[in-house]
Amino acid sequence: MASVSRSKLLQFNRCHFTLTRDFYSDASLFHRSFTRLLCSARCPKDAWSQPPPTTHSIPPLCNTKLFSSSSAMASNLSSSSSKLVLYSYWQSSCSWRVRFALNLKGLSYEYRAVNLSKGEQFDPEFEKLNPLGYVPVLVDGGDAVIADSYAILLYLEEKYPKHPLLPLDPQLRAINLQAASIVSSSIQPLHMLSLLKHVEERFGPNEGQTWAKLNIEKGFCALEKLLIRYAGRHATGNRVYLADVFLAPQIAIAAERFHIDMSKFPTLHAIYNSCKELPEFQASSPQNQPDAAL
Ligand SMILES: N[C@@H](CCC(=O)N[C@@H](CS)C(=O)NCC(=O)O)C(=O)O
Repeated sequence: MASVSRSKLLQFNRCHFTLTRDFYSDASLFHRSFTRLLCSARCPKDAWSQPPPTTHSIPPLCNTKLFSSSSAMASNLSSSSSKLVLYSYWQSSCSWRVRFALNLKGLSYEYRAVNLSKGEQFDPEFEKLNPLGYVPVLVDGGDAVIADSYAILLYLEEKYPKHPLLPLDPQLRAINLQAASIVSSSIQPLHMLSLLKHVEERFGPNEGQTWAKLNIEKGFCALEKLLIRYAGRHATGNRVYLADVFLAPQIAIAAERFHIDMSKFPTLHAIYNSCKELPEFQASSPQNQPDAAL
């Protein structure tokens, strides 16, 4: 199992506060650095003298900027040609999907934190990127602005086909799209924080959690029945695809934030456990983001 300590991953993500992208413009230098970091997590003494492991593709360079003011954002946007910029919040499951996929595809990106707890999603400059005021938003090359995780992932799949997120087989492709849709249309929107706040204000303090659990479990029942036929190590076999990218962050949030008992959903639980072993998933996890509240 490629388990990496939290402090190592955090160290990796945070170090880009001070290191410029140009420093790592040699991709092989970056890959060597990250794999040594992984290696040092497992075998600290001789990590720097050993060749890096090759079993997993390597999570990408993630430059970091915190979104703090409109003017900073405007100038950042104008200087962001020819690179991927992700507007994200550490605890957002929708952002997590995109971080996971970017890592699986080995794409470098700059991380711009939008602090949802401080209401930065309502900043007029951010609303120019997404009038709905939601993260994630991906900016590619300074002019392509995509403001929805599903659309972002399909865009990445078409523009950066390396390490595909959709299998070639039409049926498995459709199952991946279906599972992704269940998460993004029939689960996540029903437990988003703004909705739960509204439910609690109208119906009482515990009603938000009850409502969220009901809808998550309904969605998980459907996903369990759907994927039991297709799952291997991952949702539709032994490779990570789009269904896993949507499922794993959703399961993490369901278990940790809403205390869903995952033993009721053994297929989903096993899929999640497989994802947890991947360095690309570990690097995309909330606690390893530069804006994580520690
Ligand atoms: N369909 C959108 C949903 C995005 C979404 O709900 N984002 C949440 C975080 S996971 C958000 O930004 N919430 C801010 C708010 O509720 O004010 C997507 O998949 O990107």
